[in-house]
Amino acid sequence: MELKNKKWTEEEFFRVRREVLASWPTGSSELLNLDVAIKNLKSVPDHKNFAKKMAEAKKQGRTLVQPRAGVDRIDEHITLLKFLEEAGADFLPSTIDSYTRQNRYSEAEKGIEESKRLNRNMLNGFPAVNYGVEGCMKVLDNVNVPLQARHGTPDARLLAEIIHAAGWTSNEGGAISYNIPYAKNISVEDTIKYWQYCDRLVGYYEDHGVSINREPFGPLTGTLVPASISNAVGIIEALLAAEQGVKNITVGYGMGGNVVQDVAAIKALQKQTEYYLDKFGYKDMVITTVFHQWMGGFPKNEDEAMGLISMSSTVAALSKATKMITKTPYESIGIPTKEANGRGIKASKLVVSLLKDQQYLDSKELDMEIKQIEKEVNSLLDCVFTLGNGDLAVGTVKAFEQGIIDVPFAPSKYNAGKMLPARDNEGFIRILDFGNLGFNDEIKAFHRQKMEERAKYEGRNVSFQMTVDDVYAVSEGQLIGRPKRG
Ligand code: 8ZB
Repeated sequence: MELKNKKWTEEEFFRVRREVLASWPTGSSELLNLDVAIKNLKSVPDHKNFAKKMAEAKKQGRTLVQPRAGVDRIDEHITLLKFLEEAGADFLPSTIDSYTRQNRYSEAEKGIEESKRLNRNMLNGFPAVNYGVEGCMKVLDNVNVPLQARHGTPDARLLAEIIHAAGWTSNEGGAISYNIPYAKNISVEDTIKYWQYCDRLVGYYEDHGVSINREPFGPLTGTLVPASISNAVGIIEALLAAEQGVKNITVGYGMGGNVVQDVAAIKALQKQTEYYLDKFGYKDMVITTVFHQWMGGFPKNEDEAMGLISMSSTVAALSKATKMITKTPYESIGIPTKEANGRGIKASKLVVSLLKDQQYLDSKELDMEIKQIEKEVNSLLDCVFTLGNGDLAVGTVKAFEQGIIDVPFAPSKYNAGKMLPARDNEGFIRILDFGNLGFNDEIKAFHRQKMEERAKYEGRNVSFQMTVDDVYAVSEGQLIGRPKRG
């Protein structure tokens, strides 16, 4: 099928669907009959519908809280989710294991068997495809809040089929955000097609009166990602999803660390996503935002980690993001215990509760940063549309080929990897080396000036060493990686 940003016909969709469902035995469940699935999805009560709860939170101006969590034994997974619901989670996840993310279902099966035999979890998440629609339904039956699959899967077509048929009303991911930071050898062209399928499935459900939420993965590599790059990617994925019929989209952003820039990024993201969707004729969309607590390296000390979690929560609440993804005091160690996960939720909920009626002061600095991000996003998106001759899917592939959009620290060979970010003298994430990024001269001059200010203050030249120092700074208790003086 030729790559283009055009809603797939039902014929095209059903043809690929037969192959997708035939790729693993759980794909043959009768519950995957779309009429049956629609009936089941319609029986999910409103309070367990992700799209509806997000829309309601937006109306009320609240910031809701969601952890990450997933283990491979289904009964333990249910116990874990119930525990996190009890701790205050407004939404629940099921973080999917790495074998499933790579479509290696036989190995996931072996992992499940090993776990039973050894009586401990051998996988790093919940293998939803292996448990199939029936297993995923059992998980949803045991909780009282909406459920979402969170993963990092370039080809999530079968996973999407299974979770939605089971009544899970949200799926995270997108063509860029679940490829470039997660895979090395998968082309953007391929993942655009895979995610068009996932979005077309949601579009099919929407056409039949079922609301399902979709969420591009905002933080990308989670390390010094400039807001304009992640926002541009989120907007592209929102536009691609809307074309396939998705109506309810949560665009995301990973905390950068400078409070002004973080608040500005969420505000610009909300506004520009709505602007572009409207501009291209997608009406009746519900756009919400998600703020990810610090995604970079965490301090080892648990109390310091809790401090960082609390600061993240403060910024999320002040930005008025609709949702926040929480971290845990075990972040630097690995996958958290349910108790550690619950502590992250409790600390986060307290902070957003204390701030829920407060407004972040409008300031000249905030306003300037919002305008700066908007300018940069417009510059990037203009390049993408020009490259694709008006076709967003084609433009996106070319933009990655040419490094017009370039994600820092990404493993993908389909990402140029030439752009280098670093902080300016106040900790705003700026760009030190543009590579071939689609920025005009005015934008470049602004970044150069900001980097020069820092260089002068630190008495050193602008160089890659700044980037390196910044990558490690937060885990060592500083935002800006200042030079170490002997
Ligand atoms: C890109 C997301 C990375 C974050 C967390 C990591 C990290 C991964 C699980 C999990 C709880 C899991 N993460 N897998 N958290 N349960 N199975 O995702 O710790 O914070």
